[in-house]
Amino acid sequence: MKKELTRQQYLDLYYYMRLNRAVEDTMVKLFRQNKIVGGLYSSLGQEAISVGSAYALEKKDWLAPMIRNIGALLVKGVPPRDIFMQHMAKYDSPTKGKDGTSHFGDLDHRHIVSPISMLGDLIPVMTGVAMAGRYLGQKIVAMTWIGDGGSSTGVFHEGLNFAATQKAPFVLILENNLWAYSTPVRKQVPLEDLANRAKAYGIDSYIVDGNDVVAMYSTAKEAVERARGGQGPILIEAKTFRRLGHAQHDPAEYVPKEMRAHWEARDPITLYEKYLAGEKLLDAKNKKEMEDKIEALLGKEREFAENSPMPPAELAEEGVYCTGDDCHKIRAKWERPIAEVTPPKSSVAAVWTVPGFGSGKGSGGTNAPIHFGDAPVSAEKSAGARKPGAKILTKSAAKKTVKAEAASASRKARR
Ligand SMILES: Cc1ncc(C[n+]2csc(CCOP(=O)(O)OP(=O)(O)O)c2C)c(N)n1
Ligand SMILES: [Mg+2]
Repeated sequence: MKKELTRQQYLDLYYYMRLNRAVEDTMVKLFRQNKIVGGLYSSLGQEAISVGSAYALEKKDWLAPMIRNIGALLVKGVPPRDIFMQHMAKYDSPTKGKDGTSHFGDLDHRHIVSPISMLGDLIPVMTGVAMAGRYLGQKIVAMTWIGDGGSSTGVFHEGLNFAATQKAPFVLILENNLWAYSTPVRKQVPLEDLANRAKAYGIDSYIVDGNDVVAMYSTAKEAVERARGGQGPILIEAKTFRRLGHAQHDPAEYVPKEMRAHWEARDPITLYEKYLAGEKLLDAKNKKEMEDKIEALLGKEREFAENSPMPPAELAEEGVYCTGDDCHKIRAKWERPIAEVTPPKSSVAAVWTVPGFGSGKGSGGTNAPIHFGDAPVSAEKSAGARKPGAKILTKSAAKKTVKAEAASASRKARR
């Protein structure tokens, strides 16, 4: 680890990693008390990735977390109570109890796009966000995360190819935690370094130790600034390990003991504490103060969440379909003159005259006459000799109908 941040930044990274872990520890307790609705995923041992990469973004930038990126939500300023209530499907949660886990966003204030369960789908979505920001002149960067397993989906490749072709200001963090459910990465990807996937799309990539928060931050910061500077998308492979099972239901007995032991000895928070102590950035007193602060905060947040009611039954009927402005307001925030992207006004009036036919502004929904100078065709004539309701048949359909009619006639004759 190289010393290159301010003291406050070093301590912020520590605070968010500790908060990330404490929020998830609290949710494990809630889960065991049967207060969590649905599954509970863990980012134990991967906190440095969510925190270090999200900390590299500016306030105006956009991100879309996946299930193991609660740390990124905390860095963006989401209060822990929202995360608790969302997991408990409470009425005061961001989705009012209609969705669970970390499936919520905040488009207006924190620039968070809600996770999408289909792995990889956030890549084209966030590429679109990055392109929209560029179009509006906002100079933003969009970021999302994907797992080693998710990097084998079709949409990962389509999305990254699209981002690369469009030179979108987009940073993708590939969390290689060595497992996708019970599948080890070597059984689903014929590559040692998943960063090499970037080569297929002609974009740059980095490989970083995902358990070193300073390395994670510095690498992400460099990538974010390069993307913002117009160099196109960048892929960062963060090497790490999924310390628990896929979710609470999975004891992950398929993980070799030695592998687990190796990574447990490389806990990102313990490693960082050693670094901070060595650099005299954190002593026992500061550490205790921070722990007390987190404990007090989470005590309050958890109490609020537990006291929030479950949603009323009638709410199930509301908000099923988007009703436009009453549902949500999305307005483009132009930060460049709109005239720059508006085509010049036409000098030709949108009215035309056809010699011998008159002038008009458009069909107004009526049929065009067949020949110039035709009188309007009456409804009867245009229906022709066909009986009302009769279908026009193609040759082959007509043949089939004749056959079917003949078969039905012979059936009737036999009866
Ligand atoms: C397209 C798609 N296929 C399958 C799933 C089911 N699924 C959810 S998480 C997961 C494993 C993901 O592994 P990885 O991408 O390595 O992420 P990790 O859980 O290790 O963070 C799978 C298969 C899904 N959500 N989307
Ligand atoms: Mg994985």
